[in-house]
Amino acid sequence: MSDYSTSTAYVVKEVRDVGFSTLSGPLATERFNTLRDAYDEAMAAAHEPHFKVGSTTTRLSNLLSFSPIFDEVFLHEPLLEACSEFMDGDFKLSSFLGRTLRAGTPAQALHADLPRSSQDSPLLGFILMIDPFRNSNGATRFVPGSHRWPGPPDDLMVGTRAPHPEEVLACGEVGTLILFDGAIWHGHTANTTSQGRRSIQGYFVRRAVRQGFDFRNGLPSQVQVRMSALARHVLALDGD
Ligand SMILES: O=C(O)CCC(=O)C(=O)O
Repeated sequence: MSDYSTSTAYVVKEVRDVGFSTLSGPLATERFNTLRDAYDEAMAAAHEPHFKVGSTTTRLSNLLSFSPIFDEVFLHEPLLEACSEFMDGDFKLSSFLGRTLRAGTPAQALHADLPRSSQDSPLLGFILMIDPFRNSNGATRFVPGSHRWPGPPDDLMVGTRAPHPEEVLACGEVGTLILFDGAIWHGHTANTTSQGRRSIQGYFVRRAVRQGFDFRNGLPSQVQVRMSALARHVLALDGD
């Protein structure tokens, strides 16, 4: 019998009520090492236009072009189940990227990825921890319940890089998957360590909403041929 606290229903309820939740990600330990190696190889081999060095993070938006092992992340059954329940079955992947929070970087301003009232709402985000998320290496902070507040942080707060009195840190071990409502106030905290904090992140949107990354035109044909019918559907490779 499955435990309710780890069930899809529980996770989805937490995302709805609190704004975020966690579940166990894909791949047992040994396979996870392969995933981490593939991540490092991809980041080392990547170049523009899909590779960007931002002020605090380094991002690779066409990660799926680099290794089939990454397919196991967006096709992780509990993730798709939770997403389907959250989005009433009407969803596709909008983006899927490798993202390293570099060593010695400050906290990111609290932000929402879209206003609650947006026509593109709902947005379901996920973050897979390739490294453990700790309060020293920039664990993501969330302000519980803020996905129901009327506006994004800029409207209501000044100095949003400062800690918010109600924020909580989503700390976790390697392989933990964070799920969150894109309207929740969130952001990475400071990475005060000497190591980057690696993650794979993505978003799901409704099928009628434009994808952040156009997988149909952006993924090379040799990558698209390996995709199962399910993967083609989730990536919208045959249209919406
Ligand atoms: O990397 C993180 O911890 C948070 C990333 C984030 O805030 C975002 O992608 O909007």
